[in-house]
Amino acid sequence: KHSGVDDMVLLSKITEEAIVENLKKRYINSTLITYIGPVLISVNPFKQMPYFGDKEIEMYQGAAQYENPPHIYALADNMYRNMIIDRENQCVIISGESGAGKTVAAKYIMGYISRVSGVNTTRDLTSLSQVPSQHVKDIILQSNPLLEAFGNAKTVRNNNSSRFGKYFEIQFSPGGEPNGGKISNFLLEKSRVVMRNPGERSFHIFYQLIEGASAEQKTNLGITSLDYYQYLNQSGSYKVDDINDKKDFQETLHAMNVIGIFPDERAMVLQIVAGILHVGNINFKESERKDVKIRTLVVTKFDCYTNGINQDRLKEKLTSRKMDSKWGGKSESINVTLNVEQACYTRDALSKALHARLFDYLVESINKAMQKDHEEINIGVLDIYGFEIFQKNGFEQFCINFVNEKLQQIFIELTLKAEQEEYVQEGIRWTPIEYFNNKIVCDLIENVKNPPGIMSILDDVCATMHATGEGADQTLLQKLQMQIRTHEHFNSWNQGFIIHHYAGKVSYDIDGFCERNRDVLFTDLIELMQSSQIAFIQALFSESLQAEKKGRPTTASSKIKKQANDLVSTLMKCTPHYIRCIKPNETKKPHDWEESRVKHQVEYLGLKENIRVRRAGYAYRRMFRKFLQRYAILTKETWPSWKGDEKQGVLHLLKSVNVDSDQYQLGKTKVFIKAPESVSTPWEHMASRYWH
Ligand code: AD9
Ligand code: MG
Repeated sequence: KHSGVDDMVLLSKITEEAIVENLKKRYINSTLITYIGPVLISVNPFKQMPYFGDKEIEMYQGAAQYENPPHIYALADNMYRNMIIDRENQCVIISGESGAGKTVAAKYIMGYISRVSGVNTTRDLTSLSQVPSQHVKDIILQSNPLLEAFGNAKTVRNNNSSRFGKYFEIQFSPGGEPNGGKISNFLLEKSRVVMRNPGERSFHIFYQLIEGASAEQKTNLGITSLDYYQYLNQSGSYKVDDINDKKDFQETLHAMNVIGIFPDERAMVLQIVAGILHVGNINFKESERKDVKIRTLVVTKFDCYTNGINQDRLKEKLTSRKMDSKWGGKSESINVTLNVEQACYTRDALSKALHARLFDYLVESINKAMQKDHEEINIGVLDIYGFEIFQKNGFEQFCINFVNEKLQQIFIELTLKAEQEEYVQEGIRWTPIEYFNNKIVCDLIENVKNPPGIMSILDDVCATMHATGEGADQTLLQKLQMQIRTHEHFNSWNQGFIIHHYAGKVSYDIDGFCERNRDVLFTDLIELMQSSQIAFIQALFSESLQAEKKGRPTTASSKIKKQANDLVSTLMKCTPHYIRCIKPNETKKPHDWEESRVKHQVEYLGLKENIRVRRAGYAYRRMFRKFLQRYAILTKETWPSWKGDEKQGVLHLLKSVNVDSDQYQLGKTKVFIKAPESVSTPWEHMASRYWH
């Protein structure tokens, strides 16, 4: 009793207080996971839990949910088993705010699946392009430290915060052997390379390189100490508790090796990392002639070396820009000298592009290493950056929070809305349950027309004027005020606007919105990098410059919108599973329970409504045919197949295994079985044993 209930469907009172109380008891008792039927609620313990060993991996394999205490492994095992038996793609959507434990959960899932899946390491000779399973498993596991080095950073909210989103599909043969994989990554917060909030760090790799490089590497790359670099010393944070940059550097190198990024390319990757730091140290000062001169020549030399570019050319491209001008009806290019502010902006644009492109290169390398000729079945793990509120929130937070809004929308669509709509469709008796649908907030952000959403107005402003500097941002703010002032989830303030997200109000600072949304890399910089002596760098900037000029350029917000919507349609095609992570405190310490924070999350995650829908309804639903296939083995009339009417077959099966008639209803095409006991009844277990 003192450790609370395993499945909150069993709570005697369904109130937010009771849910919080239950989670608290379990937290004190070091219990990480609680169920709401198949949904996992995970409260970040901020300490290593002992129950993630070999013993547990053994215990959860092929076991029914009710047999063991709630665990991430139970969900992972369930996904794997469902995928093989039902031949359906599975996905797990891990959501929760920044620092709630999503990335850790994703790693446990990937770890479990690579441990229990296909032990057969021989190559399937019919398909030569298939990757052997042990190699795929190694890549799956090693992709994490590698992408974290280049894509994670310390923020105020999380010491290892993901600054990109990823959807990792592990592909399997029909027999369940992992033989391929694919990562889709979402909008990396590249502005972090050049600036960030006080007390935060840039991406881990910069600190890893400086702390971990050998003396020889340091000499070759011209790197010194952390505080020497403008890009690192501005936010005043170098060391992070529980992160060992030196050790992690070795892990990053090892991961590159496993993935197939061998010494030559690896050296190039590190050279670019160092190159970015050097670029960051280039300073400008106003010359007597009022144009710009580069101040620090030593740094420039190293920068040129690391990026393989000509020194004069670099100086020229950082201090001037080619602009098209119309003169007497003719269009010609002229070179305009930049002022100091513009030169700094150009320098930073180069550094951001270098880092973002390097990151894409790494993702691509991982994908190449796991590529197979045709896809069969897969399990997808979605781990994105969590909902975040800082003191100052910019364009990046706007995008991050938008993606989170979309994930909440999927949860609502699939567990609260679709569930209830299906009862109506199938003619099942049912009392509806109220809930907040955040579609209204998604629309406020992404609507194209009638009325246009924030992203659409932003794109218009970026297309119609030179979207740099304060002027454009102020125009944007005025337009937003004019066009969506009356929306109940929108307000404006003197420096920006406020959105009432499902997870709370966030006030965004309008400063920089247009610039970051536009996200164009000047042709001059692309040309500069294309002129590099180093083939690796040329390849990172290999785009055609002609293509750029046609039509409206893609903006950062239209890209993230498309990615988010593509993701939603991919997820909608899989059997979904959910882990909803809760962050119990802001101190990042174990045993610290901030009641009001937990309550707030319980509210906005809609846990109460989730339990209600679950309890009043039918947790398990399957097409008659699928149900018959899965449980055929339980009676001789249904094995190997049932000859008569499918609905009658299902009824026959349910009766022969003694399921109470008040525990199920048969709809028009599906069987509905109540929660939660029935899903994990011994007959489910009996059937699943045959499959193992
Ligand atoms: V963000 O949106 O990427 O900023 P996440 O991914 O939700 O965030 P993360 O998984 O990185 O959070 O967890 C934050 C920290 O909490 C980790 O670095 C661990 O120190 C700690 N944590 C989280 N989950 C666990 C766990 N299951 N066991 C132990 C944990 N510690
Ligand atoms: Mg994360």
